Amino acid sequence: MDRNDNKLVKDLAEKILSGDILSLSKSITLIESVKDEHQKTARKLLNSLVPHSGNSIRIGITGSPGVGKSTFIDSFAGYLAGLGRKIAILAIDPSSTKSKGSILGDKTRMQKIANNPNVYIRPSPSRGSSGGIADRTRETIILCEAYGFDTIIIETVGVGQSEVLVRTIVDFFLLLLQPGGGDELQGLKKGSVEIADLLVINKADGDNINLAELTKNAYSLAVHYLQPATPGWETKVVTSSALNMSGIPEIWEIIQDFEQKTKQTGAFESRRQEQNLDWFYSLIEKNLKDLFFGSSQIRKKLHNIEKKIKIGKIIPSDASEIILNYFINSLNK
Ligand SMILES: Nc1nc2c(ncn2[C@@H]2O[C@H](COP(=O)(O)OP(=O)(O)OP(=O)(O)O)[C@@H](O)[C@H]2O)c(=O)[nH]1
Ligand SMILES: [Mg+2]
Repeated sequence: MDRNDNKLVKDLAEKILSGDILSLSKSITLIESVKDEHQKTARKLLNSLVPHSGNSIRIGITGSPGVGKSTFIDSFAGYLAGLGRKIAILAIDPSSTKSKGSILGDKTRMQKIANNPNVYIRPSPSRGSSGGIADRTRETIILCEAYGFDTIIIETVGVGQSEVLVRTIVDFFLLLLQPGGGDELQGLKKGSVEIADLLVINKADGDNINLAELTKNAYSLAVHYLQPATPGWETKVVTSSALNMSGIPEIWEIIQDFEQKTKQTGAFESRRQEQNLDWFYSLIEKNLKDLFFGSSQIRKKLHNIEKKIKIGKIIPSDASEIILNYFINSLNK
């Protein structure tokens, strides 16, 4: 069994390194699988491919629904492919359910890149798959880099915690905004503005050109007073039209400038190092939780103690101490 597994891992690794896209897809499916044996194989595969990873720029792209993410990614990735870059597009979509479909599923908005051999699109995995979404995406990035993609784009919807998660796995973070949405600054979007390296006011075309320019100026003023998301890099604000491609080459220039500058100062490398630690601690958390909640004895205990907590017979802090002690003792047996 084990020997077969080793052969499978060796085979997949070799094929990925030699540029076999089907083996890449198959391996990502292994990573997303909830089966223990698949997880074991996936981990071995990752181990053998890690030395071949890291050589890419990882770009996060976020924005509210309808702001133009799909259209923008289509234009942007299409432009990069034209320059000879190899692009993998992944998605983090914590809200995705079967009925809603997942982001990146809307291939209609991705006409430019849909059949481009230098662009790989991997939709967001379903909720039922293994592990945390961020960890799975990190692993998928490693496989994509080993395959030879030099540009990794992670798309996420601009709601909730997903943007913060994406920030912990990318080098560069781009926030798409609508013209005229300046009052968002006071509200919801402030958090996303603070973690972005570049704000792009999209849909700067037709009747919206002037408004987009005004919006750009308002945001430029605002970011001036914020702490930059990346040390030594002043957050930029530009306009674009994903529809007519204006601003797209300039955005790529900015990203290259960012890469060069942060590599010079060391900020690029130190962020990646921090991210590796983040990854490590998030796995510890996940594995501890799995171990704890996966134990049938613990679940039985929890069931009993819950009743007492509900009616105030025992306070939660005491209850948690009792059950954790029970857990620790059960490990020593
Ligand atoms: N005028 C104009 N319209 C745009 C531009 N980019 C996108 N749109 C339009 O805006 C609408 C939404 O675009 P999408 O690319 O689907 O936006 P999205 O952010 O992916 O939306 P969700 O996937 O629903 O979150 C579509 O009708 C697009 O044609 C642009 O640069 N200019
Ligand atoms: Mg979309």
